[in-house]
Amino acid sequence: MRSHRPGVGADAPPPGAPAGDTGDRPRLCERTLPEVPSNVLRPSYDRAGTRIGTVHFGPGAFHRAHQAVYFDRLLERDPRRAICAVSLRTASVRDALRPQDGLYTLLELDAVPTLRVVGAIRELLVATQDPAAVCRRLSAPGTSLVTMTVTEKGYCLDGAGALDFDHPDIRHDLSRPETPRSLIGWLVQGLALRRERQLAPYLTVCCDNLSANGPKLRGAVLAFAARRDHALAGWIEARARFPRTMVDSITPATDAALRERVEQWLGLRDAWPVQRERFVQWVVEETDCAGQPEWASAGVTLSRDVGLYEQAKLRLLNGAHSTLAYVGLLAGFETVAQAVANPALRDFIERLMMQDIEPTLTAPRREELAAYRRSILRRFENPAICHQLAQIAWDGSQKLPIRILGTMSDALQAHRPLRRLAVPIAAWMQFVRTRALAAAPIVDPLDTRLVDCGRHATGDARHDLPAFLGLPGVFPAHLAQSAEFLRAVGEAYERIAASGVLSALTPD
Ligand code: CS2
Repeated sequence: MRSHRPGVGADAPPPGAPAGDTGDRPRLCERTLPEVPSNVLRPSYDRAGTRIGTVHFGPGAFHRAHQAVYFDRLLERDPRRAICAVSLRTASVRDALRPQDGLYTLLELDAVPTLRVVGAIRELLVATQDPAAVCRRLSAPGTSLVTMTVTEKGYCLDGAGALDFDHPDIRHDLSRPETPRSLIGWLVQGLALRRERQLAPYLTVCCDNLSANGPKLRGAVLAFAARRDHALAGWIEARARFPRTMVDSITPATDAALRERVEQWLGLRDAWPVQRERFVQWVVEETDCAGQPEWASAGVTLSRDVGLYEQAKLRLLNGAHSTLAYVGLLAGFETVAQAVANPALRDFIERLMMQDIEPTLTAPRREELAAYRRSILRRFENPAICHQLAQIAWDGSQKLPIRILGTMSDALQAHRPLRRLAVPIAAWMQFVRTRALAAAPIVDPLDTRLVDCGRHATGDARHDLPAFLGLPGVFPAHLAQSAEFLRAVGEAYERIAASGVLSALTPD
């Protein structure tokens, strides 16, 4: 059975977070902002004079380390760009940041790190606790943008990328559309209110690692709206825009070490700082929607063909990340930098990217892909970043179809070998098996099903694979029924079981 938990990870409290105001140092907030040392960057605009123009769903670490920083820059020129941050269920972000007037710190990890106080979030809400306030924001004349980072599972899509009407949250929202639980329910509710009030729809910007993220979101919103009211669906179809985007920045989860480091540097206590690598990228599809920010002035790339960026990023960076996560964890590594420092694993990842993934990508010039691959590998090797493989291993059932299985479908169709691409899939299955046998938690919306697969697994592919392949929405039928796919995954799976994961990386 699916356990439909809200975005685990996105809103989970940081390990070692303070229970309340217990520390000696004063808390970061508007009043203490002047005490921040001069070597810390801070908002250069007048926060009190800003107005909310964006509602963001899912203000987890990624949003706060990525989009909110772009908005901090926008606010230097345009006071209408402040953010109202809405958590769908959990109150942890609101509870940490409200006493800080929405302020928090971002540590940029590099040989010479930088620390900045980000001021773009001016309001924090929890949708389940304050649905009326969320409705007010969504239907306010000043709101022109709704953005979101709710992770892959937050969209309630089925294996084919369409809205899953059997999802309990979607069922709930269709029966009670005015107090939704799901992101899709909220987006439609907000659009319905705007239509009623004769306001233009907001631009709806998905900032998650989904392939074709804009079109999928649009499809889900229209499908839901059509069940509510055909006229509403027609209005959304004609007037609302859902651009594709590509978002990128490696954002290790907040831990006690970060909190300590930030507190020492800042001289103030921040209940929930965030960290990321210095590299940051955001590509947004050009659309004809009024009220958009001046994206380019904040460093956002506007493009007519975001699909190229998106597929290259999802398949090369995220595909390699997930491979490192499952292979690396099985091999006993803890972080990305450790895993990629292993010569056999590094060589495998490079070949996987170069020989198996790149041929499936469209790029104006091959050299661009090669340069992109090299830059990704350098980012993975960055010793200043301690990125836990376990963080990447979360939600494998949602990530692997986007990151690896699409590449495998293309390779199969082009009659290219699947041997290397099968390794991350087999390693994920073995990872699930190892966790289940050790009774260790598996963070995934299909957790119960996965524990079941793992517990009954024997290491024999013919016995074990059918259970994994039967998981809902993970393996498309054309792959699950392909003899070549089954052979490649089965061989890698048995090799890992028989002689360890590193032996599966090299041919006999
Ligand atoms: C990672 C991503 O956790 C994961 O699954 O692969 O969060 C990755 O760090 C980002 O997409 C980089 O932009």
